[in-house]
Amino acid sequence: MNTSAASAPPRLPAARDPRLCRMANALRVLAMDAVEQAKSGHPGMPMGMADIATVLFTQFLRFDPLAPDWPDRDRFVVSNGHGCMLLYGLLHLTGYPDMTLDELKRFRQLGSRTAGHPERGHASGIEVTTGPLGQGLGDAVGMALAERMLAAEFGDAIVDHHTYVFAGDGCLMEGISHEALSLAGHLGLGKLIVFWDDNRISIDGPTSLSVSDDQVERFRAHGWAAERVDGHNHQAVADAIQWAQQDERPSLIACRTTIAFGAPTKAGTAAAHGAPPGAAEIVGARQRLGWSYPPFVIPEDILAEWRAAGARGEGVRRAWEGRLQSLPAERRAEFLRRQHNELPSALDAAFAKLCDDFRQANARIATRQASGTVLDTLAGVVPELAGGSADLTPSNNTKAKDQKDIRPGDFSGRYIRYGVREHGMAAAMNGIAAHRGLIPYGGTFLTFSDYARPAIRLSAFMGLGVIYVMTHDSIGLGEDGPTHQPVEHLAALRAMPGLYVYRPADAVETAECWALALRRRDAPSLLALTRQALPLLRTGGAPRGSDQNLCARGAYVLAESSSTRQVTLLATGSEVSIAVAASEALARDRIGAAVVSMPCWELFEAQPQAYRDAVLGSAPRVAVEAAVQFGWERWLGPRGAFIGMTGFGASAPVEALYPHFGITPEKVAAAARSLL
Ligand SMILES: Cc1ncc(C[n+]2csc(CCOP(=O)(O)OP(=O)(O)O)c2C)c(N)n1
Repeated sequence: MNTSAASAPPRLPAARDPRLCRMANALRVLAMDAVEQAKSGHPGMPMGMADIATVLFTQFLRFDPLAPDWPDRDRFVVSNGHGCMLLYGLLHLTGYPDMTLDELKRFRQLGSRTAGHPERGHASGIEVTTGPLGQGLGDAVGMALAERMLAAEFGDAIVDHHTYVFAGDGCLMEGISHEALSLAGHLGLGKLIVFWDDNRISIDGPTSLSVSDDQVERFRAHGWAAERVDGHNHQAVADAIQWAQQDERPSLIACRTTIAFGAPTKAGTAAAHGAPPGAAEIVGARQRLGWSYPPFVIPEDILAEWRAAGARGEGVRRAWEGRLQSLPAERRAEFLRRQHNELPSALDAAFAKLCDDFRQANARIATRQASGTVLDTLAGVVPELAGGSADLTPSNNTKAKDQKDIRPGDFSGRYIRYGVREHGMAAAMNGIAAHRGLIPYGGTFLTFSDYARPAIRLSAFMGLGVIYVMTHDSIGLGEDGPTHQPVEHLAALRAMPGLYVYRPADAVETAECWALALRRRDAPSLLALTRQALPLLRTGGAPRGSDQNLCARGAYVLAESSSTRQVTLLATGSEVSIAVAASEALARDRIGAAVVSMPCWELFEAQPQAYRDAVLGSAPRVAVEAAVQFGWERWLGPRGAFIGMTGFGASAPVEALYPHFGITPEKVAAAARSLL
C-alpha cells in the first residue's frame, strides 16, 4: 500500500496476478461488447475498476448467487452507477441465475434486467438503485449503520457483514458525499469500505478542470482511515482490503486507476467515459488484453474460475443458517419477521387505543405533537422502528420517550442523531430500508424536503418503506417566516410517483396516517404535520380498529351537510378545521355544505370511480389549503374555487398570517356563495 503524500506519482502495476488479469479482462470485454451492442453506455469505469472488483469478489466479498438475499451477506454498492456493466458482468460471471448472458446482450433495452443504471428489483444482487451520483454512498452509510444496529440486537453470530462501495470522482464531488462521509466518520462505521476510482477523469475531461481536493486528507478529516493504492495491482488492493477490514474506522481505499484500462487510444481519456468504444478500439483492446474470443464469449476456464468465486459463499451462508437455527425460537422468529417486513400483531390494538385516547382527551394539539404521542406508543410495539431527525428533534417530535440515542460504539439505541444533514439522512434511510430489519423514519421541516428530495425520489423509485416526518408544513409555522414556510412543496411532493403524501387534519387522522405509513412497506410515505395546534375534528364514534381507518381511502366525507349538499368543501391538514367553520357559517345561511378531508391524494386516486364520485359529489367545490393551487385543478371540477397561497409567505404570528393571506372560514364561505 502506498501511504505517500497526495502529490506522489502512482505506483506502477507490480503484482498483477495473471489469473486475476484474465478474470478482470472478462469483465472488461463484456462491458465493451455490451456497450457497443447497445450503442450507448459507459465502458470506461468497468474497464478501469475491473481489477479491484476481481480481487474483491474472488477473495473477500461474502455472497451467494443462489441465495442472493441471505441477510448476512456483504453489501456491494456501485455508487458510480453509470459503470453498471461492471456489476452486471460480475453478477453473470459469478452465477446469479437471473443475470444471463442474454441479459447482458440486451443491455439498456426495454424490459431487460440490465437497465442503463442499476435498478433495485431488476435483478438480484442489485442492492440499490444508483446513477444519481453520490446516492449509493449515502445509502451505504445507512446499510452499514443498520448492520451495526442489528448486530447490537441479535449478536455478531447473526449479523456481521461489510458494506463495500465503488465510488467515482463524481460521487465525491457531489454535496451528499460530505454528509455521508461525515456521518459515517462520526459514528465510526468501521465495516464500511469505499473504493474510490481515482482515475482523474470525468465527463468534461481531467478532473483538474474542476476539483483539486485532497480526497485522502478529506476522508481522514471526517474520521476515516484512508490510504492510496494502485488499483491495477491485485496484491496491493488485497492488502488494502485486509487493512481496511482491520481498522475500526470506516475506510477509503483510494485506487489510482486508468479509465478504460486496455483501450488502445481512449484509455486514460474522457472519451472512454460514456460512449461505445467503436470497432477499431475494441479490436485494439482485445489485442492489448490478450483476449482472442468473439463478442460475449467467455472461455470455459475463465468462467469456471468466476463460478468458483461465486460458489465460495455457499458454505459461509450455510454456516450462518446453522447459527440462526441455534438461536432461541423466539429470537429467530423475531429476526425473520423483520426480514419478511411483517409487522407485530399488537399494532392494530395499539392504534385503536391511540385513536380512542385522542378522542377522550379531545385536546387542541398540533399534529406534530400527536405524531410524537403516536411514536411514544409505537416505539414499544414496533422494536424495528429506527427514528431520527436532521437536528430538529424537539420541533419534529420524532424521539419517542423510550428511544435511546445511537452513539459511536453503542448501536443498541433506536434514535439516530442525523445532524443537519437532510440529504444524508434521507439517503441513509434508503440504505437502512434496503438493508432490511429496521423501519427508518426521520424528520425535518417540510420546507427542507427540498434538501432531501433526490434521495426521497430514490425511496419512491426503489419502493422502500421509508417514513418522512415533515413538520412545520405551512404558513401556520408563523414567525420563522417565508424561508421556512413551504408553499410549493406539497405540490412538488405529490408530483412524485410512488410517494404517499399524508396531511392529517387532527390527532386521530395523524394516528391513522401513521398506521397507513407503517403498513406500507413497499413505498415511502411522507407525513406533513403542523406546528400550530388544531382542534380535534374526529370526535365521534366508538374506538376504531384498523379496518375503520377513514384515511385509508385517501379522502372521505368528514361532515355531510344536514340539508341537500349545495357545495363541497375540500381541505387537507390544518385547513380542514377552516372548512368546517365555513360549512357552519354556510349552514346558518341555509346553504348545505359538506366537508371532505383529503389526507392522502394518492390513496384517493386509487379508489374506485364510484367512491370518488360519491365523496366529491356533483355540487360545486371549494378547496382550501395553505399552499399553492398547483394540482388542485383535478379535484375542483369545472366549477370550483381555490383558497390558498399565491406566492411566498411572510414572517408574523400565525394568527396574523391566515387573515393576511385570506385563508379564513369567511373567505371559503364567500367563495362557496359565489359559486351558487
Ligand atoms: C447527480 C448527477 N449529476 C450528474 C450526472 C451525470 N454524470 C454521470 S457520470 C458523470 C461524471 C462522473 O465522473 P466520474 O465519477 O469520474 O466517472 P468516470 O468518468 O470515472 O467513469 C456525470 C457528470 C449524474 N449521473 N448524477
